[in-house]
Amino acid sequence: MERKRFIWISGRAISNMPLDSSFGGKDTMDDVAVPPPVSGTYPVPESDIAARVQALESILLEKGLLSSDAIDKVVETYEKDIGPMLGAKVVARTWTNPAFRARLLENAVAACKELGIGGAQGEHLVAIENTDKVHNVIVCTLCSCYPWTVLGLPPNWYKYPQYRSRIVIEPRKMLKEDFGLDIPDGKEIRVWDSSSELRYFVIPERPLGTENLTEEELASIVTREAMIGVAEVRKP
Ligand SMILES: [Co+2]
Repeated sequence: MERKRFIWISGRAISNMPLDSSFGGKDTMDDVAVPPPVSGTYPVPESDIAARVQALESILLEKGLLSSDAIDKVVETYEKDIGPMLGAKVVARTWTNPAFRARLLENAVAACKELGIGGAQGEHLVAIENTDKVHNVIVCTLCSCYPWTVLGLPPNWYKYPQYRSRIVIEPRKMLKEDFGLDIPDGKEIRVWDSSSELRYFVIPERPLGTENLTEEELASIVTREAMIGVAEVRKP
């Protein structure tokens, strides 16, 4: 698979690029070896990854490059303080405050700062909005770049090769088959390739019938999956 092709065009909606014949002249991956769906297990067993992490951690500690306190602090922060509830807050604000929405689309870093959201890896955050004509979905085709500051740590499937390759090639089919999200044919789907320099998150559409909800109530219905673009927000 021609991975480089995606790296070069990172920063634009890659689904808008014309498909070339990178799959041996075939249009989709259906005709090549079909990868297992996202719900399948990662090719490497989790115990192997845990062992690798353990080995890395102990060598970094041994060499004095890292303290165990620092590791604990990062883990704790991502468990307790940083997660999709922050992105949900941002989304709810865009639904209730058009001026904020405009500022967010113009400069997500500055707008998130207004809500006290920012920090490491948040320097190059970009918000993209779903509309009645366009549905957006994010991926990192190279590895697992993700908007940590607003969504926390990524779900495991986001890092799977199956998701990273297939969502680019046949987003409509994959959204339907793997996530149960049926995007009408008339609606364009744009796939955004994140990188360490540019991390996208999706502003989902506000569901109908939520006019009477408060901003806080609205935030409570916004899911991580909706901000990745593999789900829609539903009325409670
Ligand atoms: Co990445």
